[in-house]
Amino acid sequence: MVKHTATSVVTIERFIIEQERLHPEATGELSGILYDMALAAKMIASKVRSAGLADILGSAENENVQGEMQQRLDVLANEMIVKAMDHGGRLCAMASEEEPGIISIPEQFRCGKYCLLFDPLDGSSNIDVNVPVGTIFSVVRKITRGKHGEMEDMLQPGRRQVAAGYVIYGSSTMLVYTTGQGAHGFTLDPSIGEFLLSHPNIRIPDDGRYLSVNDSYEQHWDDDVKLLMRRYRGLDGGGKPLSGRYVGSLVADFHRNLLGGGIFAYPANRKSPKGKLRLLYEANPLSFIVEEAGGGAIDGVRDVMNIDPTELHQRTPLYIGSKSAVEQARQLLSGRSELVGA
Ligand code: AHM
Ligand code: MG
Repeated sequence: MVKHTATSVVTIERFIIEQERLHPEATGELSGILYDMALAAKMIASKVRSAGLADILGSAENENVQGEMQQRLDVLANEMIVKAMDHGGRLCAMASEEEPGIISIPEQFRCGKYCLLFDPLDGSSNIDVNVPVGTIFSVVRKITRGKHGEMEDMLQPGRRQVAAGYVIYGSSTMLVYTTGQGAHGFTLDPSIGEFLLSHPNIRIPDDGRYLSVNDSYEQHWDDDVKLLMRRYRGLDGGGKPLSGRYVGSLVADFHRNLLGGGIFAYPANRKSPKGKLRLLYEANPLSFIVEEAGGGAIDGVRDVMNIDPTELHQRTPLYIGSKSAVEQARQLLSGRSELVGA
């Protein structure tokens, strides 16, 4: 890989081209998808930034497929991604957390060999209180033979992802992505409208600092999960205590822990036996990134990316972060299948 330091000015376009050159067989289609995602991210960032100014705050009238109220920015972000991605000739279909079924490529456009799965605006319930939100995306190759992508193409295990990434709309806008050659972060310079390489080859620290979990669900956790959380806090035979941090916006919690080390957990609980987070739009892409950064991700027992999906909006429990913290979870939780969604 071409070596870049955080001080040389490298645009995301240049970086993607350099990565593509490492694969002589590459057709440029995947690179095209990444450019288009970067463009969609800039458009969404500009809307998120002006959210307090324009009349786009608040709930849309309809409910999404998860039965949650959609925020208007969710709807906008969803549309922006679909419109930025549908005409490039690189995708054969898309799926979004905000739409019930597969999003087809309109007839007038060419179909390509990749599928895009995305959560357009994760953590959107936080928009009204000015907390960071994010976009998460995953790319897999089409495996069926027809022109258009089908359900079978979407329901591939995370191990088959060819690219994944997220955008965090925080105090600055950052895009982090992987194509399986490390995880790399880019910060949007708003004065020139470009994502610049700011975090080459991210490595998650193994001596984790943070524990991110919504412990108001503790009453619904089973005993192993309760014990695990106590150990992370340095109690009941645990090691150095982790410090509690929970934004409630997955991208923000994940991003902080990716840079600072630690673990994000959304365990299964008696009220939500499969947890809350979506395998295809949230857990898989972030698992690809964290593994590329030297960390891990499990559902309590299995590597998230080994799960065979059976439905588009499938949920999964998630333990994701520094390797040692994830292995601690695996050790304590493996052997139980009741609350891991297995
Ligand atoms: P969303 O995709 O509808 O925004 O929901 C996902 C969000 C994540 O960003 C966050 O980690 C989680 O929901 C928080 O859930 P809870 O409020 O149950 O802790
Ligand atoms: Mg989400």
